[in-house]
Amino acid sequence: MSESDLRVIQSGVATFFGRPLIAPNAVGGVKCAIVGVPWDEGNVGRNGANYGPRTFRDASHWFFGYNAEDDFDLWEEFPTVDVGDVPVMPPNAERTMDLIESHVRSIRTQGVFPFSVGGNHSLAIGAARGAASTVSRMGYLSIDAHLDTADEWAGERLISGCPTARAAEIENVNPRNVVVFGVHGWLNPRDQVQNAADKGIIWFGSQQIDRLGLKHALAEAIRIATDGVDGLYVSFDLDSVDASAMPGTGTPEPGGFTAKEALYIARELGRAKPIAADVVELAPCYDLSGISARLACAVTMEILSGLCGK
Ligand SMILES: [Mn+2]
Repeated sequence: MSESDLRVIQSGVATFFGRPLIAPNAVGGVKCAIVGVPWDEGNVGRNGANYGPRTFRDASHWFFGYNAEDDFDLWEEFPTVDVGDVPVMPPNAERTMDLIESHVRSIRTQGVFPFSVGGNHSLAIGAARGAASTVSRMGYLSIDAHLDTADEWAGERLISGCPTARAAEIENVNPRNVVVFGVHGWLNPRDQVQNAADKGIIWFGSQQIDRLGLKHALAEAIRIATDGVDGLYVSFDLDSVDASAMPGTGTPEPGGFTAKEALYIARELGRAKPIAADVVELAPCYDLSGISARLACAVTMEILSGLCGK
């Protein structure tokens, strides 16, 4: 281990994975820009995800870029920077979604992969819009215990129960390319199942995934989300992971993916070559041992590893 590796881990100001902190309008030349979205308004679960990016930065300092099993260094092959946080506007969800949208669009138009670290799932509403504006037809694949297909929640449309529904409404997103993978538990109300069916949104429940086998089911989900599109957005809601491995989230769900399955899914998502991605719903106040933050970091690295062809 080099002296600089040691320094990154043990000292200095925390950035995502110890990567350089760069202004978001000057990322040209790198492959990936990670942005924090410390946003937790419009949340229908327990609060706390606004502290996700900060904790993610701290936890991610403890990882090397080198992967012994695949014998490559992620940061050498996929130069990545930290572009700070989207300047969210807590009193105003609409304005915040616009800020997230323009941020993702700006990174994309500089030829760089935008990776958003949340923050609650509603941030995907803005991020998916930003990504979609840079292609002619986009698919949207969400890994989530929850459908998030609420048309509205007591009249509100920009909340964490809505991102799948909002994605399906984007002008150049065909709802038939909108897929949710990993649905289970008792927080998927009938109106959301109905709304998904009405719009033609496809979802894979965890029983169905077990029947098909994870590998086959995920391949099918990716095939549907990418059918006829020239860009894919992937959203990784950490509550899709079993509560035993992901206690640090607003809505921990028993019966979700194992940590190992989550890493497999993340690598495959990267291999599907999305144009933008997020990892959402890390709520550090419930993550007493820090395992959730570390899994969130590992999921991110797997997505980026898949993206760089590993
Ligand atoms: Mn969600």
